[in-house]
Amino acid sequence: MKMVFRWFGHGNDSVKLQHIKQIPGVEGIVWALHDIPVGEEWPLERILDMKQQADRYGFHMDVVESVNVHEDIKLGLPTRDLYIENYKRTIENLAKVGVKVICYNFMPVFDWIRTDLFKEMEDGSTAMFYEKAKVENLNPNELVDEIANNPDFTIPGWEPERLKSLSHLFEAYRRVSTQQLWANLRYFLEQIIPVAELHDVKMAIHPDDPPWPIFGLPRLITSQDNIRRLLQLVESPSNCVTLCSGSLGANGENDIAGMVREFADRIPFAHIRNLKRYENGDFIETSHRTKDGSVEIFDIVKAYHDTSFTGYVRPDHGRHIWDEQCRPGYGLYDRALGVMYLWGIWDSLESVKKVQQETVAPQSLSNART
Ligand code: DNO
Repeated sequence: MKMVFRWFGHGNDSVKLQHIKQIPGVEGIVWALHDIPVGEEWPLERILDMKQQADRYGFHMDVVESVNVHEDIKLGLPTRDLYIENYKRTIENLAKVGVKVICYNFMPVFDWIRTDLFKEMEDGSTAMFYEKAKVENLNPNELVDEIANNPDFTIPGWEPERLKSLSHLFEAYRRVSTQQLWANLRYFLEQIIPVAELHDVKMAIHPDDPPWPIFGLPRLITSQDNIRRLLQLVESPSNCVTLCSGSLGANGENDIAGMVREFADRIPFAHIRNLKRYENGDFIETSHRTKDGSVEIFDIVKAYHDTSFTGYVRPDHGRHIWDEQCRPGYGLYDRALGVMYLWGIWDSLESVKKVQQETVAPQSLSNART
């Protein structure tokens, strides 16, 4: 596995590239041009500028997260073709600097959502928390009002322009059923995957977080069956998934290690993190350690190891520890601990494999002689 680390860019992240450089085994940054409005082409000069910054620290920039998809594409509006053309140009521009994987999502309106970004834990750290009943009881119109009355309202992962047009979007999505959303995703993929394939880029969709419908909006990438369906929409080595253990792990029925084994050749990028699920559907993000949460991180890493995974892996949301002031979920310290936990499992599995190979080899030799 190739270890990478998400970085939001100078002035946009409390974490510095020189700090990331000191985390063992991190080879590249996972990046994006966060200020380019969704739907616009990413200019080559800006991409090259980012490359210069990465080069200074010897990081590759093979993985982009995310090139966001304009709502008109998800809604299937006639204007989608214009945005799809821009998306294709962005793929081409990114390929010019050697980008190999583009992560994106197809969640209507919202990206990931939590009800508390800094919930206090027993040990004094804070972490991101999702209270299911709170989201279920929240009337989207109240949300719209709250945002309208509070110009400073921001939610990580949401571009400001999406927030401004929230009520209009809710209205527009009333006409989009789950089936229609699948059809719109297929249309998008049929257009962009040939371009990605031509440039040897993998388009890796991120699962929906949480993996169930919220505010009455349909959500697609929630389960093993639905990931299979997505991969079958367009049969191409460029139509892939970003397997995120945290997003999928919020639903205890998801067998993530099983997904790793089934979709091995279509997972170029993995997000690995843990969370603790409660019986009422709430969950809180924990350290990456298996024992601290409900997601079997060891089994997942073992599944990657068993399938000889050579893709990119990043630690995902961490807690906020040691008084760090950072973007929610994206501090330096807990994610660095996460990297070391993942390496700990991986390196142990490598050692075991080596010992097994060494002990099996003489036997098979003697078998060959008899
Ligand atoms: C959250 C992230 C997501 C992810 C997008 C991918 O921390 O995992 O915001 O980047 O869903 O498009």
